[in-house]
Amino acid sequence: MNKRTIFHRSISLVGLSGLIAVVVTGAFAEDNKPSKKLVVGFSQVGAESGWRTANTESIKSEAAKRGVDLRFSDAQQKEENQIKAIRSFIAEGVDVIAFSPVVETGFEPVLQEAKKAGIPVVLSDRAVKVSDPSLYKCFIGSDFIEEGRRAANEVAKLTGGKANVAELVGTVGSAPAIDRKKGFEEVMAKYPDMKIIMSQSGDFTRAKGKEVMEAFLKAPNAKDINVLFAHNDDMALGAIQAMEEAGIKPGVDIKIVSIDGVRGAFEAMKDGKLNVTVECNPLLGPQLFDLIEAVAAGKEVPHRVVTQEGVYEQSQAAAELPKRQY
Ligand code: GZL
Repeated sequence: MNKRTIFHRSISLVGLSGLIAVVVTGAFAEDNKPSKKLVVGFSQVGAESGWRTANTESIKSEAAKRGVDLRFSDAQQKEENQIKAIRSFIAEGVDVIAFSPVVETGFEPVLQEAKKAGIPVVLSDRAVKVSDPSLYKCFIGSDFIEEGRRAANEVAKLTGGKANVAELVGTVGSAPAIDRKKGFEEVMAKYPDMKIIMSQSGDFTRAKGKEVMEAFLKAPNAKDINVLFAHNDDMALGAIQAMEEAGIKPGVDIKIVSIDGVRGAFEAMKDGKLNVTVECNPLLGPQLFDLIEAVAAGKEVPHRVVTQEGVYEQSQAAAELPKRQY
């Protein structure tokens, strides 16, 4: 596999899981009887994308494998539903609360309540902005700024540094949308002939991505677009449909760079309709539950664990497709 894997300066997961493996075996009571079933409350963003479906599957299957009593709640991309779910986990007295925050802000009060109740919190996939970092034990997820940088570098390679970019932004206020844009614009600033000429949120969904791309193609300067940067593959796949309905060849007339690395993106690359997908690994279940079990055992864990990811170009799609797990 010639995937260009870029290793983050992350905690070595082997070392970490090695450490946690030692910790987990220490979770048994003195008389060596298994301790009570671990009860974990998990609030998930929703079911908005292929990435999210794979992420949920990874979490649920890992919990089942470990015999964890998982209380799972789908927030349907609404922050108030996540806050409600976290409050109910506190009332149930779960051992650990984990969640993927739909947006960065607004969670401080309920996290204070969890801390007061003595229930540790682990962030999965996305981060929150809080004044007190002790409100959560660990955040495991991607480096979204780096994903944005990689996407912009791929745009520069595809266009020789001459790009008028239409941007499909993720969910407004979410960490991936904010940070992918930040990283993308940081690299764009190095190329005087690369600029974003239109930008709008498609909320990480395929349907909204199609709708916004239709609007982009009706704009007075639509003819200038030569690149689409989509914050996730689902919006890119919706945009591809919109382009084809408008008689535009996706991946040819307009180059497309997106993020996630879901199966649909590899199929689109194989068909020449997508040019690059920057991987964002949803299969967090095993690492997440290593951390949750360590936290439940009262052990120290790193405050930040960055997942390992790569970048895939069209030429790699056919070989990679059979290996994709999501
Ligand atoms: C990224 C994740 C994002 C994906 C989208 O870690 O939070 O949310 O990129 C998903 O596909 O909707």
